[in-house]
Amino acid sequence: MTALARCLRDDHPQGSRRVIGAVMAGLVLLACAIPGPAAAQSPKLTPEERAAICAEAEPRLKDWLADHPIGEATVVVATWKEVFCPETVTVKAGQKLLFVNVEKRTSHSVWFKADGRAESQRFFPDETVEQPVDLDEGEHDFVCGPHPWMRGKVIVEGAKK
Ligand SMILES: [Cu+2]
Repeated sequence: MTALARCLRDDHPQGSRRVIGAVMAGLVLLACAIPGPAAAQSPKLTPEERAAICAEAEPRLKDWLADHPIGEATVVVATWKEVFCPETVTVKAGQKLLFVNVEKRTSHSVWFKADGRAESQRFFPDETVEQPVDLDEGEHDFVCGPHPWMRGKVIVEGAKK
């Protein structure tokens, strides 16, 4: 038996358990305190967390659009805190689909992987990537190459089936 173990066991059985408990609680608290901003980058966001992130993205996208007017036939998806906002968009054949990065420093891509498309170029904060809406009518999932937990869906209407 080591001196420490003996001390914990024999001398102050009640106190030592309390000390261990306090240390464990401290560790748990520490572990819980660390995530902060990293939590927003977690692949496991709840729908509420996503909604909160997209609510933050809205004024940033508005600012961007104020400086970069786009036509009405363009459907816009923003990227913010590793979330596509909105996650699902409906696009009619002939419309444009524009992804706008309103992040502070993270770059993204758009990849209709399940459709066998090539991954888009990376687009950095303030940059955009346009995706052709030449997909068949129906739902098409896309992901971000560097952040595979970033997912979105385009519903194409009025195209061939
Ligand atoms: Cu990304």
